[in-house]
Amino acid sequence: MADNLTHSLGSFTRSISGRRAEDSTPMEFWTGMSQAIVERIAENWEATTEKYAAGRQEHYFSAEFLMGRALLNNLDNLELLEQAKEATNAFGMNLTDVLEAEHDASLGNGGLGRLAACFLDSCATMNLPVRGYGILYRYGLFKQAFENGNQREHPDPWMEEGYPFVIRREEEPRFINFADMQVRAIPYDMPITGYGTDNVNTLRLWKSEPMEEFDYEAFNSQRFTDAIIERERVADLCRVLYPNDTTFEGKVLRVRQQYFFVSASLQDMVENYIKHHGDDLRDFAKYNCIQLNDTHPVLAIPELMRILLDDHGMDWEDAWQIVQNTFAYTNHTVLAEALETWEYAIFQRLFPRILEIVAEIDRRFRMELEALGFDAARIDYMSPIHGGRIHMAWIACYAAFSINGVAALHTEIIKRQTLKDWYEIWPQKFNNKTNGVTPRRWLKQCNPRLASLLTEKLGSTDWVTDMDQLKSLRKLAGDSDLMAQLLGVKADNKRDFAKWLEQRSGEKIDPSAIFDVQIKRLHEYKRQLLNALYILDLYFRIKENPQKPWPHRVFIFGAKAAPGYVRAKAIIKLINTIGELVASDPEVSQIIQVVFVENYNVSPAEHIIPAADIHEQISTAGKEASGTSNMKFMMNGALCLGTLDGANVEIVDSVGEENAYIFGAKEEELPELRRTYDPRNLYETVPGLKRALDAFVDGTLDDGGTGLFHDLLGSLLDSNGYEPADVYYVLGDFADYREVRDRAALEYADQIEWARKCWINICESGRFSADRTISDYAEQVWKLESQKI
Ligand code: TH1
Repeated sequence: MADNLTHSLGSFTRSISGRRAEDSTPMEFWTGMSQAIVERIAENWEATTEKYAAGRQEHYFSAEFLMGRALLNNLDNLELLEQAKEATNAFGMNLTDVLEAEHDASLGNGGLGRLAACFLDSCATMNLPVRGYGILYRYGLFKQAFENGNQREHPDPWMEEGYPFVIRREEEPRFINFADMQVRAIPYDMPITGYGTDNVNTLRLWKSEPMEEFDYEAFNSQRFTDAIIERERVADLCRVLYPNDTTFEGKVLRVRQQYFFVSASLQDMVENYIKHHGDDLRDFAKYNCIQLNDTHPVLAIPELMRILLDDHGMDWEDAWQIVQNTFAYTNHTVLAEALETWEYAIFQRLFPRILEIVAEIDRRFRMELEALGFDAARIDYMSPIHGGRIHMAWIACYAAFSINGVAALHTEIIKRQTLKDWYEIWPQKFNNKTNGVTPRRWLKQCNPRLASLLTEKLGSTDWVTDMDQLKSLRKLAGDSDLMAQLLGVKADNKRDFAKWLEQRSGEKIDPSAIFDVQIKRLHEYKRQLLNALYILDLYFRIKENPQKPWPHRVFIFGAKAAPGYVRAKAIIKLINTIGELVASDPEVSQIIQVVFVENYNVSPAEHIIPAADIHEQISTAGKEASGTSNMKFMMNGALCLGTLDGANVEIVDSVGEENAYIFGAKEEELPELRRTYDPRNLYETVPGLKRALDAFVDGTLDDGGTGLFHDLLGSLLDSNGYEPADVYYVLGDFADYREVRDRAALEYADQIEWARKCWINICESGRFSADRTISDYAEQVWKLESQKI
């Protein structure tokens, strides 16, 4: 068999590079091997697609799929890793270099997009007939570079050098009508292999193209630029992923993207239905279910109505019945700035027929509520159209048969506050589905040492698809030899990470120090600023008392800020400036280091997470719907330093408070605390705060004369008329954070005791496998059974 892969690898690579495989570049090698993989799975992929097509299917509609790299994942799923190593070595290459040549597919911003990717992995692994539908962005999330400590954005043309893992289906175009343009949607299919199964699922991503290849008439009549402009206008649709995470931006192009991909996907589904079940569409919902990943694909609701009414002559009641049995909606945030509401006028301009349908949905909704005796003000607030805007979440709540939050606390908050009016009418629609992450990518592949240890202790690799087995190992926490082994694994991972970092950026870090990590999008609610304030305060404390036996620590950050989010960018500059302050101090730099990993993404995460000792999950309670990196860290034996927010609550529930470091105001305490909140008083009285905050503006930290640090300080201390001071309660939680974080660093010294806590986190992480999440969706929402080929 090894010869087999060596053979196909050699020939595919030669066909790419036009020279001997041994003389090809790692990128050419990567392409050759990836093509060899696609060739290998082709038959199973086709068989899976055929098997699913006739039965009930679930369709995961998402504007984002943050897939990361594909090759290692596919090799591992197909159990080809050893062969691939041998085959690469046979050509004098090294598999690691080949794998590192791959670009990340960054078609997502953060947790929401990565969740979709983890879900696809679990669905394939569990042989579930689920297909992803999204957009083939030409440019993924921007690449981040630091210039003088500031974030600069660069385009990410991730497929420009060729990408074997998407197959263009030229022969299956769909046509999308906007009032002002028509476009052709071409599907690009990505095979989704599962672990230890022959099934291969599909992620279908749509690309927009002009209706005709080229307008020769315009070309000939000297309107050459008109022809070019028209082509570009169509290509613009899929040009780039909008780089905002949890923030809404009401741009016309964005809503065009949304309509484009949901319309194409629904046309696909309807055609498939007709092919297998005939053109009476009344059983559509028997065979199809659609999960809406947040409100981004909610236009699918009026679009399915349009297709049923206009294209298939159905009457409103029958069509609405189908719609109500087809859609399920996942809410991912309670932040007001994330709520999608579109200007009425935009809908009018882009798709007047969709607006008509939304208006009819609105009319009927108002009638229903009147019949229930609701007062006029409440009806107006809840209606899909009001205040000149279209409220996407309200449409979703009305139409969907299932509405779920992504962690227990989050679901309680949407029931009690965000969506309470809908919960009152339709409590049976509401349910919780706590997020999960795939243990294949986030344990087996990124942390082979820990994976081997678990396999050794359990006697087989079955845990990879049955993470609950890890629970049975919890009792081994008392085994000091095993704990020493676990510490050895972590120490090796930390050395690997230090090497990776040095190669990537030239920074050298001490692998024996505590690795304390916060990696996630930069947002005020996630409170990277609280983390930074602690480091700054620690800097002053060390300066004051350099002889004290301070624990050695490396503070690691990774975060992208939305390009237009000025304050988030200021926080990046602040952290980098604190990093310089620390690095340039001969005493302090011996004790602590600050590292900001540039261009944080899926593959850097795969290097960072297995090496972490402490992970920061420090959002203001009630603001982080779930978080998912918290689960990845837990699986890799790092301890949570966090607030009782999102899924942290359930993590602590599983491991026990004594195996995590919990601090800060609780969600239910915050309203009361806020009523008398006085950040100025905290600034004056909380030990360390004044000294750290003054450093923003007294010349200690230099923002290059931009005033950015002054503004940050202002956001903490003063109301600006629009918002109160310190909305995210940074200063309120500071004292508690400092105490608990100090304690964690001290307790690290007892290594065996520390390892026990890490072990318990690993053993309890099965609850946060995406396999568990997906079984729950499949059973309770999608009503789906596995279909093994
Ligand atoms: C995130 C949530 O912030 C996070 O807590 C959660 O773990 C993750 O979704 C997965 O459920 C969200 N990302 C986005 C991105 C956009 C809009 C809303 C959200 S919520 C663009």
